[in-house]
Amino acid sequence: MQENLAAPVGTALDRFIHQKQEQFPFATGELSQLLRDIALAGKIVNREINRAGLINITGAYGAQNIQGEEQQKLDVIANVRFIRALRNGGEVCGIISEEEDELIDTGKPEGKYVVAIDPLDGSSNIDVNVSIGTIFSVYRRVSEQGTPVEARDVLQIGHKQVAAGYLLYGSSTMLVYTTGYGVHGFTYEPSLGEFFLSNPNMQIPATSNIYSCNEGNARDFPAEITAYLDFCKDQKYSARYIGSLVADFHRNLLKGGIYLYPSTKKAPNGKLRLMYECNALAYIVEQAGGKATDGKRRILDIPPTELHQRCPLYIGSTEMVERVEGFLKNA
Ligand code: P6P
Repeated sequence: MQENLAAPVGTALDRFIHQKQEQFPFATGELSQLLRDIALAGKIVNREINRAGLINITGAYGAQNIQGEEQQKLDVIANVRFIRALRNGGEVCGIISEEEDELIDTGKPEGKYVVAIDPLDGSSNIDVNVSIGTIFSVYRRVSEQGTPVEARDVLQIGHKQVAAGYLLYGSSTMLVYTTGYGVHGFTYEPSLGEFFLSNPNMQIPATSNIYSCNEGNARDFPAEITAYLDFCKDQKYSARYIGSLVADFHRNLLKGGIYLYPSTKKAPNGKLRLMYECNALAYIVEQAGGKATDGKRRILDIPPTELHQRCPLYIGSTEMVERVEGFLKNA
């Protein structure tokens, strides 16, 4: 009876990271500290998102990013918060961000890692109170430690990631990440200011009846994708599309499903960015037993040539992604 009165709060993120670090015999703690730095910035951004409507930080910032997209005030705030946390943490020598034209040298040449980040994805949803997220990838630098970061440190192929994750600022705020040993989800308890393990060893169902796609672009899709979407309708699948990649991805990770952002005539390489959207989610979904492709290649095998390059994305339950690959085989 006494036990029920004081239910345990569960494993805090810090303790979990420490426990897992003990499994890496040569771990010296830098990656663990980097994950803590990201979690800290996530808590700060979460606080600012939750009160945005009260302190006049919703709406457009009045500038465009290199993508030509209108920056929202919270895009800029989140970008500053994550860059500052990673710079101050000292583990990161370089950062690429959706909100920054060029590679950022953190001025920490001893940092062993580089980070690619979308500080706030789905920001068109901020003002309408729909879930938004942060997406990040972590790579070990390839240039010599102690020297300034170089482009080759960040332009690394996706399967070289040492960690990847996302924060989802939704009905609850979650941090989901992998370091190559499974996918683990943590839920934020704001009254304690802590993330607690809520979804250990996440695995995506092999198939489902959920598909996520902006069919408003369907007239421009490759014919094979239009045929696949007709197949989904014939199967009476459920269409679920939030307009926030992290939210759509997270639902599909839990329930199964596929997210599709095909190439279109207007965007022949698709809309989503390889380095700080597709690679991170592809690493996570593969660790959870799913699949991610650009229609021809495994996302994690696409060699990057520029910081903000785009690629089509088909990601989610293995059987569903493989069916799309089947439709595209004749493309
Ligand atoms: P569309 C948000 O801008 C984003 O990058 C993803 O979060 C989202 O899934 C997609 O773009 C929405 O794009 O063209 O459907 O509005």
